[in-house]
Amino acid sequence: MEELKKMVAEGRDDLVPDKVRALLDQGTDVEAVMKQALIPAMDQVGELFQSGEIFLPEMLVAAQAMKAGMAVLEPFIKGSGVKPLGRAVVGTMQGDMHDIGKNLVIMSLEGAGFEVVDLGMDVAPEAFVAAIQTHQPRIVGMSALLSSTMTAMKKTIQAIDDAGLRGQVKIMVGGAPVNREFAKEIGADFYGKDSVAGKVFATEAVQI
Ligand code: B12
Repeated sequence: MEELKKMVAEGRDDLVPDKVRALLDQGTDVEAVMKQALIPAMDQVGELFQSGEIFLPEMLVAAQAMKAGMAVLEPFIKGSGVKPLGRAVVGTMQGDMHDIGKNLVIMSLEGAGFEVVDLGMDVAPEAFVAAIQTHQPRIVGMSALLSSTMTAMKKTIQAIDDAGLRGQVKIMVGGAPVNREFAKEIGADFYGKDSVAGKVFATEAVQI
């Protein structure tokens, strides 16, 4: 696990997939791989970036290595043969280019049986509104990794409200700088600390 963490932090996307497969073959749990190696590696990279020990290119290659590991885990997280549970629209906020957390949320929702419309990253409030009008989801998921793009969550919820769509969707928000108080303040229905919390909320919300 430590070796995998190091490989991700060092951006070795050539080595990470085989290491992940080897751990799974040894019987290591998918969630453990995620929580004990891949995510801590990104936290470590974030800290090194913050302290000026590494720069943007290193952070980017680490993200690529993380994604290479996630691609191996994806079929296990998504599972198979689950009956359709509902529809969700998920995106990263305008101005924000972080999509690893969002992609995990999508995998978890799909694993629970949701049909998910992935709006990608840097999603404008109007694009969320248009997607709700087109796809009529019950769940909307918003992700922000920058303090500066958290405010776009508020704007987006306001735009959904202005379009008269607020009543038909349950909105969940997440991302490292987001917390429960902020979610409440901007009128979201739920703050999810991780993708599993988001999945649990969404699954309960569609059954009401
Ligand atoms: C990888 C990374 C990048 C990559 C992103 C690649 C990609 N495709 O995503 C690149 C190199 C592009 C990048 C760029 C930048 N980054 Co950056 N990045 C990171 C890093 C190291 C990891 C993020 C990550 O993927 N974590 C792993 C995932 C799994 O965790 P997560 O996203 O938090 O998601 C989990 C939960 O939060 C939750 N979740 C997330 N979203 C949602 C949504 C819902 C609905 C729910 C329920 C749950 C949920 O579920 C996930 C787990 O299950 C973080 C450090 C960190 N520890 O977060 C910095 C970090 C976020 N970046 C930072 C910065 C400053 C930047 C730049 C501004 C740097 C620059 N000078 O240009 C740019 C901004 C670009 C932009 N406009 O967005 C800062 C942000 C500081 C702040 N608070 O504003 C951080 C914290 C680093 C630091 N400590 O300084 N970055």
